[in-house]
Amino acid sequence: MSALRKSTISLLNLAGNGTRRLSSSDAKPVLYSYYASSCAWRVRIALGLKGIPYEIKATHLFEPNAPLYSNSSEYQEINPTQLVPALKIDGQILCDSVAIMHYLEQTKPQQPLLPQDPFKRAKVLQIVQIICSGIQPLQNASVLDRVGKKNSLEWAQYWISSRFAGLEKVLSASSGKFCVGDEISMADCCLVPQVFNARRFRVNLNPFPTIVKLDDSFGTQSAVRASHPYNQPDCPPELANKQKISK
Ligand SMILES: N[C@@H](CCC(=O)N[C@@H](CS)C(=O)NCC(=O)O)C(=O)O
Repeated sequence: MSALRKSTISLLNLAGNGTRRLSSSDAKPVLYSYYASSCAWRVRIALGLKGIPYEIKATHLFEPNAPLYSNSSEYQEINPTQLVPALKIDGQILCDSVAIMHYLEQTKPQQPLLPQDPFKRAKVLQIVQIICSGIQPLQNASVLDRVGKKNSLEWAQYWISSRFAGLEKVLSASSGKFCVGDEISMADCCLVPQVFNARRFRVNLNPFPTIVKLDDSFGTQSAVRASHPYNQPDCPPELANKQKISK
């Protein structure tokens, strides 16, 4: 059989009896995830909202003896930055939660996560950037490790609360039921995990009523609850099935 014909058949992906054979692009996506990773949670929420079934490949951030450790050479093959998450989807591997959400948005358009209106779309991306570039990296595990045990809690609290002050103002102008108007967007997928981090670091949320209100209302969505860190297969049993860190 000619090479051209072979590749045409694999493109069409047809079995002899006309039924589609399972190919890498039919396989369930695999999410390399750590239960408490806010970046992985963004993607879990997006997958859930879009109704995409997926498998979790638990990737431990701290335990070298775990079946898969983020600092292992095995995981480096998956994500060269050795950060979580990564998503194996449609026969390829994608890294970085925001890039992954964009890919999902373009290839799985059900339950859009970006508004059509150009200004609202840019506003969603502004909020995504505030959280994903301006807050989470400053309280990331490896950064806190460099800051040192003695100062890391105060460091994380300082950066989260000082950046939440600006975010609160942005959201009080942009939000309706959700971060931007009344449509669910990527901004909501990023906000709820960041609020989880804030609670984990015992940040006082009283000065941020809009952030708390948006977290409360989006947090009731079934896609958010199902993907909550405490509902993850790699969540330690002492935390599992608690729905939220106490406020
Ligand atoms: N921009 C990346 C950041 C990924 C990231 O920082 N992931 C965290 C968990 S939320 C991580 O793997 N931290 C491990 C470390 O800091 O070494 C994304 O959005 O996916």
